[in-house]
Amino acid sequence: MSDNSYTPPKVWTWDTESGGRFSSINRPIAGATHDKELPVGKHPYQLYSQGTPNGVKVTILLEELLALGEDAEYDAWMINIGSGDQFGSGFVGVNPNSKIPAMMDHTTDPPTRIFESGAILLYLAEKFGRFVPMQGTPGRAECLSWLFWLQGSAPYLGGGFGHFYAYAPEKWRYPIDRYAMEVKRQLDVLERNLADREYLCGDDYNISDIAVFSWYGTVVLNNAYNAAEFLEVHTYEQVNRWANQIRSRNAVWRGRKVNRAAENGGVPERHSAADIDAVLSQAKS
Ligand SMILES: N[C@@H](CCC(=O)N[C@@H](CS)C(=O)NCC(=O)O)C(=O)O
Repeated sequence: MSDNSYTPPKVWTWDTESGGRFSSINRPIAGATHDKELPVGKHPYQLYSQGTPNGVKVTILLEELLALGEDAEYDAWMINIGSGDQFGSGFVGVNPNSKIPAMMDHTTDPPTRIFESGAILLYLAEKFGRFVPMQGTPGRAECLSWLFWLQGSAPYLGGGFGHFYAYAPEKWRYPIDRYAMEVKRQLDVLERNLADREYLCGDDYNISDIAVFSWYGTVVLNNAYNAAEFLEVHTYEQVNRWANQIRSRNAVWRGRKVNRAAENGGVPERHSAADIDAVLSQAKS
């Protein structure tokens, strides 16, 4: 056993000084910490989010729907999770779990709340009849299988590997080994599936590709945790091929800009296509 091993006490207590990167916002209790109403814009869909892998799933889908000419206009408001905006009373009313993304659909009366990124993807895809195969078909079962696979697997990548490799106050071998092993196994699951399929479910791009790309695509393209070399992501050739193909879609480029800080080339709030167009023209100039 190493010198810094830990013997848990009989009863866990909350050490607010744990010193971790998220110690100022993490708490062992749910609910709001302060009163704050959420803003409401003029569009049917009001998104409260940040441009993290879970957040961009939704903005990519909304941009894909708009690219097809659907009436999926949205206002995207920044919820700064580093500053604790997810614990404001208005946000907790939309998502009692205090995590981005969360959305209100104002096309219904009363408006409908939706939380959990996978649920938002499915809700929008069903509502527009786009990017999800028809109910009762084998394609639908495959799409939901990969969507739920992602929702269950990504916490090992983000909360497990990413946390201990990139964010924990010290590098500990045990959790890094454990989660690196699992993430490499997950990448191999994707690699084998993509060996004879263009997209995760076959010939058609759907919400499962959007969800899985937002996490595993981001890692193989080295846009998260700076772990490309450590995980030897270049060895997953099919995952790289698929991730590059999805990255090159215009709607994906647009969706990845939303709810990101302007200094990182993003659009903190999106209220019309022009907000993203402005960043695009700056990038080209
Ligand atoms: N299962 C949730 C996870 C959402 C989630 O973990 N969001 C993170 C950002 S990627 C968050 O809001 N973290 C803030 C916090 O934990 O306080 C989903 O898919 O929507």
